[in-house]
Amino acid sequence: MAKKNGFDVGKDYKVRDIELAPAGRKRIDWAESRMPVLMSLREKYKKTKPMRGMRVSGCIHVTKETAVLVETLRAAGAQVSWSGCNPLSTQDDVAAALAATGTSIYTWHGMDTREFYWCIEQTLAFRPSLTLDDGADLIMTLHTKHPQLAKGVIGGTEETTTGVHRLRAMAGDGKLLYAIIAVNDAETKWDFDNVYGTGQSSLDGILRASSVLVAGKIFVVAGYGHCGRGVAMRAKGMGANVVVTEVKATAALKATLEGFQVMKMDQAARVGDIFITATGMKDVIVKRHFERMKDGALVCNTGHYDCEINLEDLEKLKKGKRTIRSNNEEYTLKDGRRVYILAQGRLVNLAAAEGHPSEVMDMSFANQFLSLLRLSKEGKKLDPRVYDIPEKQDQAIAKLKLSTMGLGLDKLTKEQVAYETDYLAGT
Ligand code: RBV
Repeated sequence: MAKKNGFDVGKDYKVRDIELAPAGRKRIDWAESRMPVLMSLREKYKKTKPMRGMRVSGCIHVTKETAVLVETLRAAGAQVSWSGCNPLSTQDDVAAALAATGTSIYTWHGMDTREFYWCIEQTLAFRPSLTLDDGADLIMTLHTKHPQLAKGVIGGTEETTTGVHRLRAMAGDGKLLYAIIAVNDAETKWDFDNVYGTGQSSLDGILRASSVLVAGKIFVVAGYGHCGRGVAMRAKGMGANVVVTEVKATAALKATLEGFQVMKMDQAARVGDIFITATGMKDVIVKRHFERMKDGALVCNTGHYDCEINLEDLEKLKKGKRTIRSNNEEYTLKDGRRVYILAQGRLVNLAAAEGHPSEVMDMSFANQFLSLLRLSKEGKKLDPRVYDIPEKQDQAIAKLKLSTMGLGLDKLTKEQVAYETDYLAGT
């Protein structure tokens, strides 16, 4: 192990500080104790090692929950090489703990864009047979810079909404070179991780970065998909008056009937105290919105990419800027109003807090594990398109989760099963 420019560099890793490993290990132990579904898969497959011979390159937030997934893949016999999928989400102690126990890993908190892609390149040099993405940056780098590597790849998975959108578009254009399983679109992923995970962790990030009182505030949520809905629900629970902005009529209608006020962002910009974007779209908050905001407005994002808030516009409007506290930048505008940007407009839940709680990542990562396992067996037979997770897998994971929570399920009788498809049964 060598120290280079303040980093710890080993044969297979580059992390901020390997000395953080014991602290990271405790966090991983904590996550393991809250991820019983994934741990039961580890227990099941560590004996037979069905992933022996597989080489998995992964690009996903390096958190304590991700560490549990990585170590489960290794326990099942896979070799892995890992990088983080966001410059601000890596938990350096967790990265150190993984490196210290022999995981090939390249990532650190606060990396810049050049370093971010350098880390991805290291994991591609490993010549993967499977890829795992959160936001499609790894697979995109492989397709655009190293298409020759695709021949050796059996398949890949994608964790998040934005990534799945991009990969579906790519498949539509006939540009996808191997099969992808859309982990995000599983019911046991997006109906839980995206809603309750994002809801809680985004509020957690806002509070850690600002410590503001949420009760009584006008809390503007841009986007009422799974993530926006989760955030709106939790903000309401803390006593905020929630406003929703949308571009899709049915989503706006759902928000209205849930009791939220729906308005255009142009209008919301004038009244909001706290703004959060959860759209997956760029330029949701731009110059004209900053120009209307109240003094003290707090603005953040929980979408995958940092393009939802146009910070270049804000930079042009500013008179001064200072860091007020960790993950909180105060911009003073020419007329003296102050706007606070949390986590540089990047995922506030992962940059300012710890990402989704382990309990919910348990199901997302059980889906990741089972999808990679499936690809390792059948990936070669699959066409290069985006596949959904089978309903059977969703139900199996949900059932396992329920049983670990000590909750029982009723079972249909034979007569009830027959009734389900009996179209002659009437009044
Ligand atoms: N996410 N991971 C965590 N604690 O490891 N928290 C959030 C964690 C994922 C989540 O599944 C979402 O789809 C993605 O981050 C957005 O980049």
